[in-house]
Amino acid sequence: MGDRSQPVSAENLSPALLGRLPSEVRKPAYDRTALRPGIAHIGVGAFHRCHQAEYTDDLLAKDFDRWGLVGINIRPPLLADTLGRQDGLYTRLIRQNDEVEARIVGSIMRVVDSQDNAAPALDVLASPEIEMVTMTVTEKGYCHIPSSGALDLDHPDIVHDLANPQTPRSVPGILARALELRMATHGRPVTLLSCDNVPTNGTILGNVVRTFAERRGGKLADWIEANVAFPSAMVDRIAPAPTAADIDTVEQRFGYRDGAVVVGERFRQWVIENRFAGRVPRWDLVGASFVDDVTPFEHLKMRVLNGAQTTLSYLGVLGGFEHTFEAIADPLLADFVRRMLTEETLPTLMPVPGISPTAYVEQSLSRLTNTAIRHRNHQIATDGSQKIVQRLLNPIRDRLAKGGGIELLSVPVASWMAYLIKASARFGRAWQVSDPFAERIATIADRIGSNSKLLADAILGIDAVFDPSLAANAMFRAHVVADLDGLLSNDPIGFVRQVCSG
Ligand code: CS2
Repeated sequence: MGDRSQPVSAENLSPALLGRLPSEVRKPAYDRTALRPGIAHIGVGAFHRCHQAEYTDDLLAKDFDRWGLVGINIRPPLLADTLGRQDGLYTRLIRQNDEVEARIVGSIMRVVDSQDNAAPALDVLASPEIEMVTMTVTEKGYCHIPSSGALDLDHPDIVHDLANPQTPRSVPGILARALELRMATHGRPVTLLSCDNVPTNGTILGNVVRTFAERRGGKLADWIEANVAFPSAMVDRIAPAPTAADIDTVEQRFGYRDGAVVVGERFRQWVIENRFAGRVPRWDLVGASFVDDVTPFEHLKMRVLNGAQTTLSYLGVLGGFEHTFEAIADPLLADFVRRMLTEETLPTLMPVPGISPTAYVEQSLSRLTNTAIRHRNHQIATDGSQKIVQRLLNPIRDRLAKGGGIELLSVPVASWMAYLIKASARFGRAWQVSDPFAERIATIADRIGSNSKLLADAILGIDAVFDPSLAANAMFRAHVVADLDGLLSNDPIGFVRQVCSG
C-alpha cells in the first residue's frame, strides 16, 4: 500500500499481471486455464460485470465446474478493445462513500463482438456446451409492447428478422435462429434467463421468442416448448456506466490500468425462478435464491428501488440535480419519495418471504444516498417509456383497483412526460433525451404547445405505454394533467413542495 500514490508503472491488466497486483486486490481463486464454456451472456455492460459475472466468479471459486462465461455484445460497445485485450479480466470496485474495495473477476473466459453480423453470436449460442444463456439487453431489447408484453410485429428489427431469419438483428430473432440451429444439430436443451428489469421478464422473453418462432413456421415452436426454459428473475445492484474517472481511480489507488473497470454498490440480490432446462450453474450456493415464484420479489424491487430511482431521476433533472445521490440529498425530494413509497406503493405489494417492506424502503433509500455511486439522472431517465409500466403504472393500476389514492405516484408519471416535453424544440432543448417515444412526444409538444391538458391527453393516448383502461381512468387523468401543469411551470420543485404539503 506504501506506493499507492506513486504507481510503479501503469501496466494494463492481464493474466500475467495478476501475480504482481497489490495483495489488497482480490484475485480469482481458481485456475482460469481450466475454464470451459458453459454460460453465454448477451450484453456485457456494467451491470453484467457487476452482477451475473461476479456471482459466477464466486461459484467457480466455491465449487469449480464447467461454467466459464462467453460474453457477447450484439450492440456497441466493442468488447475486443477492453475486455478482449485483458483476456476477459476486469476490476470490480465496490464503492460505499469513502470506501473502495477492488476485486478482479475472472469468470469471463472469452468475448465475442457480433454487432454488425449475428454469425459470431449464433456460433456461441448454438454450440452444445452452452447450457445457460443469460442476458442484459435493456428493456427495449425484447422488442415487446410495454403495456401488453406482446412482441411488437411492427418493430423495424422484427420486420427485418422475419424477412431475413438467417441474418437476424434483434434479440428475439437471434435467439430464435440460435434455437433453430440447436434443434437442427445436437438438439440439447437450454435455459434462456433474462436479467433485465422487465416485468415477468421470463414470460415476456418466452412470449417474444415463441411468437417469432410461430411466425417462422415449421417445427421450431414445438421444439422450443419441449427443450427451452424461460425462468423469470429479479436482479439487483446499482452499477452506473463507468467513466474515465473510474479508470483513473484504479490506476491511482492500485497502480494498474483497466479499461473495463466497473463500479457498484455493496448490495446485490438475485432471485431466480426454479424452472430450468438442462444443467444449471449453482448460483444458489453463492447467494442467489432459486424460488418457485419471483413475482413478489420483482414487484418489491421494481416498484420500490427502481420506482424511487425513476422518480428521483425525472424530478432530479427538472430540479437541476445531476446524480441520484444529489437529488435524494434534497430533503424535499427525499421526503416526497419516502411518502410515495410508503403511502401508495407499499399497499400494492404482496408479502415477500423474509423481507419487511418498510425496512426495504429505508434500505433502498439509503442505498441511493451513496455518494460514490455517481449514477446520472439522465442515465436512469433513458428509455422511460420502457420502464414506467413496471415501476409506476402497475402500482397505480393496483392502487386504483383497491380504491386507493394515487396523488403521489402520478407525479413521476407526469414528470416523465415533462422531461420529454421540455426536451422538445418548443422548449429550447435544454437536454438530450433517449427514449423510443421521444420523437413522438416531441412532435406532440411542437403541435400542441403548452396546454397541459391537451399534452397529457395526447401522451396518455400512446397505448403501447398506457393501457387504454388505465388511460381512461378519470382520477388518473385528472392527477396527471394537474401534475404536468405544475411540473411544466417555472418552478417544478415548488410544485412538488405543494404536493407534499397538500
Ligand atoms: C436503473 C437500474 O438505469 C436504470 O434504469 O434504475 O439500472 C438500477 O440501477 C438497477 O435495476 C439496480 O438493480
